[in-house]
Amino acid sequence: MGSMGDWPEPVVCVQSLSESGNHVIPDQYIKPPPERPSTCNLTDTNIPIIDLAGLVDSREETMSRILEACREWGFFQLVNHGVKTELVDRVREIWREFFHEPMDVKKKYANSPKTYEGFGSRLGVEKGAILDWSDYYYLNYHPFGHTKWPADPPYLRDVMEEYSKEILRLGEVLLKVFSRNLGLKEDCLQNAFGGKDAGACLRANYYPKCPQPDLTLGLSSHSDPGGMTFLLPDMRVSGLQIRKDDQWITVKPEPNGIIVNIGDQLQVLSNAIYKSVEHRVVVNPDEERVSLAYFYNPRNDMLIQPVSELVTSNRPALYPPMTFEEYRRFIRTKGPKGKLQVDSLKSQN
Ligand SMILES: O=C(O)CCC(=O)C(=O)O
Repeated sequence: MGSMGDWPEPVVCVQSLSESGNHVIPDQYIKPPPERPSTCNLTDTNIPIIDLAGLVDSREETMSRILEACREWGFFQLVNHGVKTELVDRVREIWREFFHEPMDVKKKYANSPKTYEGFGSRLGVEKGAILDWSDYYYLNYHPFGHTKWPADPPYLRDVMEEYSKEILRLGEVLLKVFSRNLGLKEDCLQNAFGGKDAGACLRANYYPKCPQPDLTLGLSSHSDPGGMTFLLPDMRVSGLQIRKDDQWITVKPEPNGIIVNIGDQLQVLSNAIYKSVEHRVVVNPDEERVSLAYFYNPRNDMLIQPVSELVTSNRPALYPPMTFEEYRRFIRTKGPKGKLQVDSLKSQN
């Protein structure tokens, strides 16, 4: 295994592999048969759609729809979220532009597993691991800021600053709703995240065209280690799949929607009432795909454990306390392996 300071082997940019014109993908991207994209999707099902404006117009119904989505699905699409359509479109376009910059421009921002910040092509430091068919750009945004804004496109930073403020706003709104839905005080989960110091970081994902999409994945099956994720999917090409009842469902993105999913830390805090659900990304032979995942997380040093009001003699604490930083280090060593790292930490009580 490589150390957290270094990649264990030279990093190969997946875009270069895609553009090489080779019809066969390297062995290191070929998933074992059980992990390959299967054909058993429930094609007519989609994740719940939540109209956030309903919190004003029809509060009780909207709260209960959100509760059901968090318990049964761990995923929903938010519409009428108040983020301007032009801003959302701009965010998508700007990352597409970035990934189309020349390779030597992107390589200036090459990342290391120490912080993951910058341009990268692998997650996890296990030597010889089977890799995913994607490149990405990772940035920490809040509370400590970051050092690696790409200089090009020149307006990327301004656009992302504006979008990030909206994500922090939405994170606060949803944590209040999630707290109330658990019968907790409105500020309970926000306080557990570290109040105003809750963390926010982002990963822009680039999935190049793939000549053998049936053999690999753009992103392996994983649950998100943090608090909750706001995902802007690509509107031109689908790819995100979530696991439900042992089948994979391809998410059909809603126009102007933002996909929200519960991360492992909310599963722990809610003592498993909310579900952090496994998801993955399939790739495409004809289309590239770009997405932006914004992670709203507890502050690194917050000790995360089931909220005491949710622990009873009938339902003991299912997880031991662990800081978010410890948990994330564990995940970063392992890479995005499937469901559910957090389950393997379950207490034996
Ligand atoms: O690209 C997507 O649709 C999903 C991305 C994702 O799951 C992630 O970045 O953690």
